[in-house]
Amino acid sequence: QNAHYLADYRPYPFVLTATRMTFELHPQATRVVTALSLAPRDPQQAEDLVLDGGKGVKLVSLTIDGVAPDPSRIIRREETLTISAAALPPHPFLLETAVQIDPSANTAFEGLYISNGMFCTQCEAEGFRHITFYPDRPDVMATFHVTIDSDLPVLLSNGNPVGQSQGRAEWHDPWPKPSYLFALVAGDLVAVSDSFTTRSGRRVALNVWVRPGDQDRAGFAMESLVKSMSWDEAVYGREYDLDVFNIVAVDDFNMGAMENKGLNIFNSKLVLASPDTATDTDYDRIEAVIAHEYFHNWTGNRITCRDWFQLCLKEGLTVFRDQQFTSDLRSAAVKRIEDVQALRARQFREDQGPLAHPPRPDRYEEINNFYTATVYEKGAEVIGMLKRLVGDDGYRRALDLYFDRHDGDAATIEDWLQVFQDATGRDLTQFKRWYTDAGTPRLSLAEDWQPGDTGGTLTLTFTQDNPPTPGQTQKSPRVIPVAVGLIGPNGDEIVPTQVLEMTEASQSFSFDGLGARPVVSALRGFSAPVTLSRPLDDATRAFLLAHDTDPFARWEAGRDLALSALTAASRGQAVSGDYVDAIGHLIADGNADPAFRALCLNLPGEEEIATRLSSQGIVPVPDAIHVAREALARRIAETHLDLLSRLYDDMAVPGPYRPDASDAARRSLRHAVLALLTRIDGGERAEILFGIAGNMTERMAALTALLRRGLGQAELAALHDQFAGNRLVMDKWFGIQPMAAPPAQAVQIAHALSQRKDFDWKNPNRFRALIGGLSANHAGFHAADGSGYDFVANWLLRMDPLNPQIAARMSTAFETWTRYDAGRRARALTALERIAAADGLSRNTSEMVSRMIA
Ligand code: DPP
Ligand code: ZN
Repeated sequence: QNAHYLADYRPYPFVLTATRMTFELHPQATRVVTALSLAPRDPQQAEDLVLDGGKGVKLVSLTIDGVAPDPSRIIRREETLTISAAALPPHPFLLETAVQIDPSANTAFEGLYISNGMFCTQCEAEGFRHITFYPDRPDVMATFHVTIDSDLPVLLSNGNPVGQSQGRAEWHDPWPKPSYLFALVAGDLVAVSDSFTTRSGRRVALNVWVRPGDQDRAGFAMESLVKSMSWDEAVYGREYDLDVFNIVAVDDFNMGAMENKGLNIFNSKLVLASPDTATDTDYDRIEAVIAHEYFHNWTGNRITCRDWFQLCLKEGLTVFRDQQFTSDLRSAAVKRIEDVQALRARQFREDQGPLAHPPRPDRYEEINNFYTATVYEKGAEVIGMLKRLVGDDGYRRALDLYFDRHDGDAATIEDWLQVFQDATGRDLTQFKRWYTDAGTPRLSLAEDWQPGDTGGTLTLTFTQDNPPTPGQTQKSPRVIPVAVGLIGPNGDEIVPTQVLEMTEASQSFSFDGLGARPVVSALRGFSAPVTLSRPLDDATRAFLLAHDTDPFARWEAGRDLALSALTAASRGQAVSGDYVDAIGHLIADGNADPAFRALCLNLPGEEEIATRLSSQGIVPVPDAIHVAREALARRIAETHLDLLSRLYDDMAVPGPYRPDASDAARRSLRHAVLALLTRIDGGERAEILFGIAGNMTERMAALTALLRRGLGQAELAALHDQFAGNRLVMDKWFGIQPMAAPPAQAVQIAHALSQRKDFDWKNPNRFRALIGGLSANHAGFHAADGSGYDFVANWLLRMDPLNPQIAARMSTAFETWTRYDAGRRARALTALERIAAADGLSRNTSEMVSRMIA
């Protein structure tokens, strides 16, 4: 009864052209006056006017062309306000409402709320309906004129400033936009400012707004913004289209950041960075997310989504664009490997369990539950495949056509695919299944080698299997681009990368005229988001790790070697020395990129091992996985002690901290080595590093290594003493302890932390740090006695009434529960059922839990 279906779409029966709003800001009683210029879509067809409006929106007055209608014509329901057709003229009219809302009571951080005395908004997906009565849907687009009355010093909204006086600011946004892109900020803020001149000569004022005192941590965000603006002009030909671009950092924020037109609002952790408070990973993420939100100005704002089922239209494309940006600025190989790692850790995991859904779902109860790895990251992978299939030129032509044809539109996935068809002539009917079908295809590869007088022939037979997912039992084959190359026995590449296009359930491709049987390098660059299984022995994997020219495939060979060792060990089987030997060669290879070596040296995480086992039909045992991984790390450290010790010393980065790719690469390798050595050196190196560290990257690496060994208490205390007043550092402090704890202590540590006065759990970052930290400790969260499940369930129940989005998001800790043994399953199910049975459970959490226990 709560469900929304893609098939039910119909256009809004009224056309809205302009929205004018006045906000009289007050913490408990903000008055919002809204004037909507509306017209019936079809004047012959009288329809009721249905506006969205949440419970907290109190109607004060309503007029149509200045006249109050008969009150019986206005019907207030829980989430809507309806004006009956009989009260509406058959021609354009002005609807004016005045409402009152209470931002101080808004703990859900949706709509207008207060964070640290600052008013701010979050309207995607459906927050605007908590501000005023409105057709709160993405296909209703209007220009906005906003007046803010408040004594606060800085008053911001979308578009260009058109009037500023004491206690009042006026903003006009000339680009028609849906309500989810509305934003307002009012507070005591200071700006770090710069400017950018676009290709066509528009001078744009740039500001990053932060709280007084935080200015010295906003510079990197600003640099990232300038780079993003140039990159989008150079690579996509997209220019910025207003006179100002504002970014605001907010401490209480449900998501990472939000692309509101001309006024991006960011979680402060994705803006503020200084060497002593932020890690290399934080810097990377800030650069990528600033870019992501900026890129939305075209892919999301100028061209938006017709309805929320099309969310991946803007998110998949914008993630793809921010990935390209990072590859261009940093190392493309490293970026690709990191993206695949993240995809597997989050999206493959989602696909394996009860929450699997297609990039374009066709049913939802609560759209906030679909801001997922499938919509974002798999949505980006699908675009990567399209680009591979049509080529770089085809992609560029298709994107140019997309921007030309759909600027100003609220578009669909069908529109998106149509521009590719029209620009390249390629039929994408079958390809579209990537958008509509859920699940990770399983691809298997069999090889047949026939020697011959004029050269041998190698035949590769690929077979795809599309496993059933909730609501989708039968699936047809997909188009799968498989990039392959062939490597001769001496290690030279004899056939460079080519893309084999698979369209059938099973398909063979032959290479002839080959001198000797080559080794196949398959799925180069991770050319499709599938799992590939092939009978490959460890010696051949080690060969690929040494010789493959494709960096992803090379890394993957090492990964497979490690996983084969780890899955065997976790099942009590003997482990060959191939991986340990191969890793030795890699450590010694001073020519290889340090970041790449670090990626190879970091063992697969316990969660990843569990996912691999489960995909092989084996029930993962969390404690056994933990023990196996620890043992392998120790063995590597013991076997290569001298080599590793030297590398640790060699990779020290002299001079002041710089967050650039090359310094960060050296640190990442050094810290991967440190993690191994700390297993056998009693923590000596890590303690020294923590003590002399000149930046947070080194400190966190040292601390993590120590905590994993059950050490690090003095270091924790020191960090706390120094940074008790810094929220973002304290979030790390809360998160790292349950995450890196030895599994047997993880729940107890999380529990003790949750009792502290400074566990400010209503702050989403703090809550995510602790609850997410425990969930990321695989063997800790999945403790056999169910204590991890109970702890997390208790906190979800506590958070749900205040902030349903966060509770629902964090409930994904349970999304893999069905893959474990009967004892764990029973305990997880008990916890989930307890959540499901709670009185007044939000629609958000209720949908998540019911999908998980279905
Ligand atoms: N649309 C945001 C983003 O992904 C999320 N609210 O950028
Ligand atoms: Zn986005």
